[in-house]
Amino acid sequence: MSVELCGLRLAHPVVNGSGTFDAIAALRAFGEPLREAFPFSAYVSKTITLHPRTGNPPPRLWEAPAGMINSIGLPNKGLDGYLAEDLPLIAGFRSDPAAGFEAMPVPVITNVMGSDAEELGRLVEACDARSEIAAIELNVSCPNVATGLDIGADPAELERVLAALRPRTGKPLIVKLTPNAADVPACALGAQAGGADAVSLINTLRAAALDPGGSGRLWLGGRTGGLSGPAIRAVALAQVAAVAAAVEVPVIGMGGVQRSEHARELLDAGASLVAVGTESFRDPAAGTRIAAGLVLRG
Ligand code: RRO
Repeated sequence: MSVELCGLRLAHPVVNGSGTFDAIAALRAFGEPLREAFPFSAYVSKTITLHPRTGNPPPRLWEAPAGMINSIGLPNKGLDGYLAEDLPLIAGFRSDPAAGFEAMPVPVITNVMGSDAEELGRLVEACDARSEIAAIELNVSCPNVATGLDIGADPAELERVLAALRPRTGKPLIVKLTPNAADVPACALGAQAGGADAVSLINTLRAAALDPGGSGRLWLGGRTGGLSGPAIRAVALAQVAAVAAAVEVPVIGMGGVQRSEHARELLDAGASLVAVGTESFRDPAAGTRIAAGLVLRG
């Protein structure tokens, strides 16, 4: 049941959500066999920024009813560190052949975030120059420091930013939409009008937790965070269905997928691929399990 997305051939329709599967840590934990039995058909990197970042102060996680709130704050080595140290390690995986589908190379999709079109342009051009990177995902859940507008929550801003980036790469550009917007399908249409090849959704829903000690203060070091897990599955289904009905480009759907039935719902709602996120923290082999369930159940 191989599938195709923006010219990439994939063994099955299950990928990871950015930032939810650390392939380098998984290699350390599970060893070299992971290279030939990767649980996802494409590997989406965590978000990379132009310069290194240490991330938010702790606490960074909160267990919510049926979900998790994270406030990680983008810790990463920066573009140069990622390209020099991480990319060689995450390139060259092959998908798990044990689950009823053909083993195939696992393309790398690099997720990047920048605070204006210029910074994003440098990230996109650097990714364009690397043959190990098959596609680029833009995390637009942040304000444009130049305009003050939240890039991902404003359709016109998304169209402007995408139009500026489009000429800078021939690789597929996927826009990871934020669910924290008034009109998510309008944002998807803005991305499409600017030249996006695909959209992915949903990122986490803005959320907060109070100090369990009763001080009344916000608990997470970054103040607010993002809610993920089964708590957001129904929201994801609604937004994926609305976006898939609005756009012509393919949609990568995610949000609370724990079992193949949940993946099937998103595919039925119009997604071309499904991403697994929070569930991978509980079961690192969730991608293979969910893909295998899709093969068995259809
Ligand atoms: O790093 C984070 O805290 C983070 C990011 Br960039 C994101 O896009 N979504 C999320 O839930 N956390």
